[in-house]
Amino acid sequence: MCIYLLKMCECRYCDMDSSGGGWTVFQRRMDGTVNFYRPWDYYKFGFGDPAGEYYLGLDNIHYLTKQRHYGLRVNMQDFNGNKCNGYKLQVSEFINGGAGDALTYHNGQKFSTFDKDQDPDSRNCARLYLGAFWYNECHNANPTEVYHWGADGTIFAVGVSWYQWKGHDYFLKSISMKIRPVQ
Ligand SMILES: [Ca+2]
Repeated sequence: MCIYLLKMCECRYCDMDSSGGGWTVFQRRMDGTVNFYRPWDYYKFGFGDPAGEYYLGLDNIHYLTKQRHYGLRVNMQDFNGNKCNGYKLQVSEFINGGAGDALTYHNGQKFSTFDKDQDPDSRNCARLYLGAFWYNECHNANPTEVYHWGADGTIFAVGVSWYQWKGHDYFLKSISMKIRPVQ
C-alpha cells in the first residue's frame, strides 16, 4: 500500500512496519540533526530530511486528513532503549499504549509557531518553549522543541518531551507521529 501525497507516491514518508503498516509519518525526531525552531512558513510547507528528521508540513497534513478519518500513532524511545507507543487515536478514541494521554490537552487548538501565536495562553508558547505545536496553555507534549540527550533540567520543559510518560524534564531520544486512514 502506498500513500499518495500531492499525487505522488511518497513511500519515503511511510512506516510500513508498525501495527500493520500503512502509516504516513508527518513528524520524526531521532538525533537532533535538524533544527525545528522555525517560523510559520516552514511548518506550513514542511522541512527536513525524509531519511532522518523532518516535518511533513501542515498543508500536506491537512490535505490528507480533510478527506477522511485518520488514526494517530506516536512511537517514542528514551535513551535507555525503552520504547513506547504513546498514543493511538481513532475517531477521538484514545488507546493507551503505555505512555499516557498527553494529547487530549492539545485537542482543538490551532498550530502555533514563534511568529504566529495562535495559542490561548496570554504568552507566546512557541517562543517560551522554543518549539511549534498545537499549544494550549502551553503543553503536555512538545515533539518539536530543542533536542536534548536525556534528562536535562537546564530550562524547564524546553525539549522533546511527553509529560505523561517521562515528565517535563526528561527528553526523548526519538519520537515519530504518524497517521493512517481508519478502516
Ligand atoms: Ca498566546
